[in-house]
Amino acid sequence: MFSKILIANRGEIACRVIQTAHRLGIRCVAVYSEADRNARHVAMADEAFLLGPAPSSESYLRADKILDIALKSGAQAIHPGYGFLSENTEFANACEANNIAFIGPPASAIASMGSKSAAKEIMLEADVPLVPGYHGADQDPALLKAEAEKCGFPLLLKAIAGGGGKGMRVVNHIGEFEEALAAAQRESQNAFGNPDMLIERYLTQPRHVEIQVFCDKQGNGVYLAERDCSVQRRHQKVIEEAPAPGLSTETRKAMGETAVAAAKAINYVGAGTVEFLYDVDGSFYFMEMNTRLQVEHPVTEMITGQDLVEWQLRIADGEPLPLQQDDIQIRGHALEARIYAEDPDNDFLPVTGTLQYLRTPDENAHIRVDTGVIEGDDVSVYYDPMIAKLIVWDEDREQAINRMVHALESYRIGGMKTNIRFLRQLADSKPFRDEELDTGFIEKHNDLLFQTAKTDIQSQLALATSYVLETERQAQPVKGDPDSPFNLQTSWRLNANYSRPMEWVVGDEHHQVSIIEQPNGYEITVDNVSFKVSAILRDDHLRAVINGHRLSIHGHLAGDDMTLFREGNQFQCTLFRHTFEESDQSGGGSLTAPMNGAIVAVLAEPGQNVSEGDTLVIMEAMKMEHSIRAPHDGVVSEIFFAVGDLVSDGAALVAVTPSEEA
Ligand code: MV4
Repeated sequence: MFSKILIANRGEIACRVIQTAHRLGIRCVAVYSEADRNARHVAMADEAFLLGPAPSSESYLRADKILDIALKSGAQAIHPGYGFLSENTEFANACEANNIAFIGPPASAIASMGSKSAAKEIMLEADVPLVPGYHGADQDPALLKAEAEKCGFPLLLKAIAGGGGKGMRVVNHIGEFEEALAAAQRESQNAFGNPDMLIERYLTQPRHVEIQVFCDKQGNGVYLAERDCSVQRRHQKVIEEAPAPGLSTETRKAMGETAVAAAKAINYVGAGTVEFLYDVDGSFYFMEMNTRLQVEHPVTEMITGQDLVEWQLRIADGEPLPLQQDDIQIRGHALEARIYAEDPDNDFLPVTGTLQYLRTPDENAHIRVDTGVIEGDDVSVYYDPMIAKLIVWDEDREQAINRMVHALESYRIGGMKTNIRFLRQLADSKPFRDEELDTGFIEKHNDLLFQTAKTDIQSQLALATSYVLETERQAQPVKGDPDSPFNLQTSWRLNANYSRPMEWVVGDEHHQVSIIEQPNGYEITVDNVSFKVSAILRDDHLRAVINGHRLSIHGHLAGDDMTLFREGNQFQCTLFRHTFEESDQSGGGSLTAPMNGAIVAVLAEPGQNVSEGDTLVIMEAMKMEHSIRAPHDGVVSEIFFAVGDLVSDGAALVAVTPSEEA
């Protein structure tokens, strides 16, 4: 076995790989960017080397530097994780050329799956079922149109170079074909530099079911059951599970054997995933193959009891597969939820910030948390905003869901918005519990998933107030800092005769609070609604009785910002101070970034006349493109960024002077 490996990645997957390597007695070399000096993966490794500035192109994508570091440090192998260089054929080749094992498939296998049409041709040869359609090289529009009519409607145009849903168009009838083709070709040309399309019959309610395969260098292959990843949002997986609900043993076997045949057809080695569309009638079709260890591999580990990173390391070192097909058993049910720094109430736009407060559920045989961050870390614009993966296991799906719901309720993050509450609602929803899975799940059940818990703002604020009062009571005055919230009692005397005023802001609404001290507690009045509250605070845990209702909540107070956590719900409020100045955000016709992302195209230049609705800038965020359009007719007065620049949520991108002012 290797004695030292380099991990060419960051975040949770780097930590995950290091953990297994250490268990096997392998030393680990980490690499890191300037933004990751204090990252968890660096701390876990035995040694670590700086790559360069934060942007991936100057750090985790620097194949040359990473190879140099591997050679210099004496690493015998490189684990690429997922993303970054994991499916880069040149990097895989360069590793082998330098006598360093690439812990992944041969470059030729990666390349075989790079083009969808070439992949389909290989799969056809290997008798892997394909969605009926056209995947030929001849892209003559008239021929494509004829093929479309042959295929029937609805059909799907897919970019040959595509992935993640980009360059895809549904065509419902022939009248829509030409325009859809042109649009899909344009998007694909822009995104991948290749406009070629394939045509497939469109399945309207498919599930995404994928098979985990492993092949060794001796030419053997096995499958480790399947994962159902149907619950996605804009081609981002949200919750994954194994096994796939309702999949029969026979289908599992047929799909598994097909997946192994697919892998063998490209002389695969190592961990791979063959994705299928699984149709309502039980048929399945090859979609694509991922030539890496995937984010959601832990659910497979939980139901098979195997460590897939250990398998990867053994196979890369030339050992045969650890188990034969008949020795691979599945037990129970596992679910994974991806916890993201994003705002579900604002179209899931990624958010950035500092993880000021971070509490994770206790890990045990049922609960696993894979994460690369600790409290105090930043979630920056530079990398994927995934904070953690929460993985649960139990004997059956219902119990696993219950574990997930409870674990999400005890996962508390303060300092930024997250999707935790959304995940909890999803996991606990009736259609999810009822296994009504297909790739349209989230869209279909949108209203259900976004039902905002009717929070009684007044009682929440009464609890927030008692949290502040108990914090003050415990805190020593902070000498020399008149602004410290812990010094409030020096300015506001509390006793039965004094009504102390306080003001909270929730969203844009202000709420007036008065507090009167009483024996064993307070009377707290919020917007003229009065509550009798008594409370005990220990660390961040408030046990309170409010109008006779005893409850248990957690809180986090950062400066004037208060977050209350209660049964998976987060409530946010801010102590209002009258010195606060409201800034005018509206003026000027400036167009701002709707989220953190990168500029992919600038379509206007200063001085140019533009009309309302013209696309001025295209940004990419969360692997999707977003057009920034002129809000009115006018003249472009300034463009603040260039192609390739990273921009933060709210950054001004373009200024347009309205026509009447120009
Ligand atoms: C499809 C399809 C329906 N019919 N192909 C989306 C991304 C790409 N990898 C393939 N995708 C799809 N291909 C045919 N012929 C529906 C999807 C699809 C999808 C697939 C898996 C998971 C989520 C999805 C969400 C929307 C569409």
